[in-house]
Amino acid sequence: MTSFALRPSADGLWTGLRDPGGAPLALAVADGVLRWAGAPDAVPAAWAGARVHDGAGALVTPGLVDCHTHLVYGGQRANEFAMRLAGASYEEVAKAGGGIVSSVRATREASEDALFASASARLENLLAEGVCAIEIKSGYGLALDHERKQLRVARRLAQAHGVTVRTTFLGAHALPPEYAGRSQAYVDLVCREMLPALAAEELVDAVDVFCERIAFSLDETERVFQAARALGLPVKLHAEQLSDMGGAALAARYGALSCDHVEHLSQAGIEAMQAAGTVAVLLPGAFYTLRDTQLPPIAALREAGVPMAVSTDHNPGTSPALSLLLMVNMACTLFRLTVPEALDGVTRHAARALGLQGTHGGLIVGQSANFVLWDVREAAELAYWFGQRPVRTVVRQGRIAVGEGA
Ligand code: DI6
Ligand code: FE
Repeated sequence: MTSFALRPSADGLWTGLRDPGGAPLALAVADGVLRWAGAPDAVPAAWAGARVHDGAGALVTPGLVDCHTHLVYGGQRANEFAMRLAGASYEEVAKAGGGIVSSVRATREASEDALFASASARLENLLAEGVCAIEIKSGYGLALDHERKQLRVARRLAQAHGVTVRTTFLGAHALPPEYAGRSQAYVDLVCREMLPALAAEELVDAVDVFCERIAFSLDETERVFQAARALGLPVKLHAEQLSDMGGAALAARYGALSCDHVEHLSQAGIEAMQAAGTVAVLLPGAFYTLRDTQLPPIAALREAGVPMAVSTDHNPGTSPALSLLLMVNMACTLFRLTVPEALDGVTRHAARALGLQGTHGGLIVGQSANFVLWDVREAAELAYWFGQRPVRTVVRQGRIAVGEGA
């Protein structure tokens, strides 16, 4: 891998572009920052001598944002996938040593360098498709040292690949085996030791909980949220994926950035999210892998004006997906999002789900240059094709990361 710092600069005038609506567009970049965007015949005279990058008719969008991933873990769980195909139940898989705890075991056994190498390889897939910012959760360590190891890897990935990474502490993902039957004691550990220590090391940008019958209760979730609030950290929630626990309304009371999954979200939950400005993050990869049939309440979310983001939920158990564009396709096909909704879902609304709306997810003058040139005639093609990668050029953090001279 070439060091990201050696990638060519994107400074200059980008011409021959079309915006997602098809209108001609030019962009001007200097010192890695987007300085101007507008019609090609309105380029300010100051840019007359600038280096020209010819977009040759490419469609341009903001850099993509993958706002919910569990990218850093040891091992993989293809065997479980095969067991489930052969008819094994969730309990049988768990009894055979599978499920989240099998990833916890493999993550604990892996060195930081090994986790970095495997997560790097996965990240490359997402970056090649135009991802410029990504959220990475902990939650496969479930002990201070191992959660730290995961979060340190997430920070290293940001440096090594020149990509914006937001880290999320998900210590309350599952009960580790050594705390079986003692969930209160584990939540104490999460709130009193793990979270304060990791926050002090600046490894935590947000805090998440898996609030579900098979994971943590509403009360336990609230305790973690209180600990986050005491440290001034924003919260998010794995909410109403398998049942309606009332998690979304709780999260909204804590001003959550997002509630994610939300297949079983109630009208009361929707209204609470709307009032709090909380984003609904839709995860069609998990819906698909679990062969779920309960659709998230898309029409009601749309009606209420709750912003909808779309993400991979990349994880080794329920969504081994490494294509955000495939999630765009699935969000349209399975969830019936419109193409503009799905594209907003992986750009501006995804940025908002990470608190990055001021810096990512749009072609915003004054921000670091993050954009993608696509080899397509119309925006709908980004949702329509699947299994191909119509990327021509990716400009990430002001450098040409993919394409032209990269
Ligand atoms: N939601 C899920 O579906 C999973 N985690 C989560 O928070 C499953 C993760 C796994 O099986 O490893
Ligand atoms: Fe998840």
